[in-house]
Amino acid sequence: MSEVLSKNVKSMKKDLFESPDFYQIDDLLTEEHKLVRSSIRDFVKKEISPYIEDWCQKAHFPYEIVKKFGEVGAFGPQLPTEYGGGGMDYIAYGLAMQEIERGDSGMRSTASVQGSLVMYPIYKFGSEEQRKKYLPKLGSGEMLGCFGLTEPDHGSNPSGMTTNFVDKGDHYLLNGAKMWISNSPKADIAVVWAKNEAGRIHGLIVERGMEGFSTPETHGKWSLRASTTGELVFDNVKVPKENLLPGKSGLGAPMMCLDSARYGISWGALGAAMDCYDSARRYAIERIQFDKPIASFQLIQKKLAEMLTEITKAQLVTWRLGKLMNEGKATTAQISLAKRNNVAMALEIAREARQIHGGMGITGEYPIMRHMMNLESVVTYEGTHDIHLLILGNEITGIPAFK
Ligand code: TGC
Ligand code: FAD
Repeated sequence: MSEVLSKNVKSMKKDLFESPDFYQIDDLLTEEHKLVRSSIRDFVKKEISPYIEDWCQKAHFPYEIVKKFGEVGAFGPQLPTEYGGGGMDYIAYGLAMQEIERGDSGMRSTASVQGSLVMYPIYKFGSEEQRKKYLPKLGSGEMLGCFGLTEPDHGSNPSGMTTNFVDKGDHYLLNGAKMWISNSPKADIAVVWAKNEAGRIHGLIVERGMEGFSTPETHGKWSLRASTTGELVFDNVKVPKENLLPGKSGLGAPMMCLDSARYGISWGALGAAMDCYDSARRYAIERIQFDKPIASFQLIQKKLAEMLTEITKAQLVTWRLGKLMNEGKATTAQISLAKRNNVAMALEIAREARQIHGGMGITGEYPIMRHMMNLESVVTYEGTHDIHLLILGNEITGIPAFK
């Protein structure tokens, strides 16, 4: 560790986080759920909180966290153990995402992309050979993956993608480019969505080292600075035929992955909101102005009371959605409601918490500004705030307003 880094780490405030549970939602959790939550919370306090501010200030992706995430079971806790997962349910998965994003949204990105957008499609649509080849290594953190759907000219409308592959007999020839891809600069493999000659979307596993495949990093982000983001460029890449995911084609395949990841984000955003609320509550009690704790002023109490109200509502929505996920009954629109509501709620709480912290709220002494800036990405990726509104509008009216 560099001298500057270790000095910063030593000066870092202790992570004092305590989660709010105003409606005793713990009573709805199993012992296994609580165990997952406490083990990931301890992990975050030890492996992320002391360093995250420094990583973000330096826009540094801590690659060593990948192996550690694998060891603590953060990759695919909801997938079967024989395929590298944790063999648990969707509420356990949600709680893991909540705790990691409580630490930092960029760290949760690393974990949720690996679990929901790389392991899930290989598990769900992959051949048995593909599952055996990749999943154990992805689950253990020996390998890092990324998910390529978005293109420079096709973000909210992925069905317009132009990345394509042509059947060359003994291999496919892949051309095109993806943009805004989490994990891409360090990924060993990419699950890439591309059109065949008939215009049908398929998933392909592209491995680092394949000729013509590059992953330039995207610099200058003000958000998710501890997460690495980049492009995927395919210049006549020869992809072996056995790397095509055989189980499903069409836009529905990546959309199913997004259902799982968006669900995880709804829990993750809750974690960021809880951290902002917890920090604001503590700061308000400690900070004296006009000879009193600022917590004694009604305007501050209003902010805190509204934060707790919104967190409690979101906790109930995510828990119920988790039960529906476990039963295989959750719909895309239900997931959209939770992702959209919880991210917007977390962003609003981060802004209010920033005000409660006064000037200190803009510094790295407190996690608030970092959460706020991170959430500006979370509100856009995995379907923007407005796209989720339109998914709900479609559900309510039966009329798609996208086009
Ligand atoms: P549409 O006509 O509605 O549907 C096309 C086909 O797809 C099927 N489908 C689904 N199937 C299963 N599950 C779902 N959830 C499905 N959603 C759609 C649908 O049935 C249809 O099938 P078929 O057989 O009839 O052809 O599609 P559309 O082109 O009108 O688009 C709809 C829209 C706009 C809602 C959708 O494209 C969308 O959600 N856009 C947002 C794009 C997005 O979310 N991108 C995310 C990229 S990945 C990312 O951001 C990762 S960040 C990770 C991190 O760092 O944490
Ligand atoms: P656009 O689609 O151009 O949207 C711009 C604006 O127009 C938005 O406000 C949107 O709501 C609005 N808009 C668009 N269409 C409509 C409409 N029909 N009606 C009303 N309003 C509309 N993608 C991946 O594939 N893999 C990843 O790992 C990944 N990681 C990401 C990491 C980060 C940090 C970021 C920022 C993005 C990431 N993305 C990833 C891409 C992300 O999913 C897209 O940014 C997102 O889907 C929006 O696409 P866009 O940025 O092209 O915006």
